[in-house]
Amino acid sequence: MTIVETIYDAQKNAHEIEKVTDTHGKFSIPEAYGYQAELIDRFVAEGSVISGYKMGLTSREKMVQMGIDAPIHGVLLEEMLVKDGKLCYDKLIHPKAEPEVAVKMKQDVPAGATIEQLEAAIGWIAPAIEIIDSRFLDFKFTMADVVADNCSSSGYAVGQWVQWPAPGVDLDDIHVAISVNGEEKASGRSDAVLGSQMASLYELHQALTQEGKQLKAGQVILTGAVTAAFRIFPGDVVSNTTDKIGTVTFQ
Ligand code: OOG
Ligand code: MG
Repeated sequence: MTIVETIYDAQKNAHEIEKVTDTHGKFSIPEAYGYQAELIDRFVAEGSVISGYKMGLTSREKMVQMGIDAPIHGVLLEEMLVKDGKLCYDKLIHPKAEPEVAVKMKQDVPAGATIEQLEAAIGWIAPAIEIIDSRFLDFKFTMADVVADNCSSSGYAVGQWVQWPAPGVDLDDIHVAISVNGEEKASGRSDAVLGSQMASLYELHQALTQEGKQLKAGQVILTGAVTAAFRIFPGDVVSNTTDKIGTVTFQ
């Protein structure tokens, strides 16, 4: 099987695989994004719908946890959204949860938009939890592997959307805390993500522009985990409690 077929199969059937850089030989980061795009094209051809994008490895905590010190981006599909606060574990291998801030665009963002234009295109923000589930054994990978695996994307839960701009809320001063079964695992501030949420969004926008894509009205962006990620199991109650924009919980 090709690299894309191997990862597609692992995602579809929720089974662990060896790193594709081991089984198929090394490849570059641009090639890895090419494989990611091919993988997403396959899902879209089957009826999946792109709901947005995510940035990853944007905080120090995550870079240290995964041993990779450069941000990456991946694609969110509608079917990844956790509905009614209920996460289905059937298609998950060894999932982890991480606290994030989500933004939703109210208008399309043209290529070459400035950071100010980008911020003006945000319609809402919300507390979020990303559920990541690397297809690679023991959740270990190189940057090329994880990019090809659509950056471990597998699920995301979003709380109540808050209209943006929101009086008294600074995008970079939102305190988030992740808890599992009522026990706080970690907390941090939203500026942990590349020093500012807008820096993360702008980096995503620039990367998409280079790929000939753009952020569109209605799309959701996860700007990256503020803290490390924590292993979760069926039945766990997982929350991201923020100080300014509410809470999101799933089980
Ligand atoms: C890669 C995805 C990282 C984040 O928010 O940092 C990510 C991984 O850790 O498996 O989504
Ligand atoms: Mg994430």
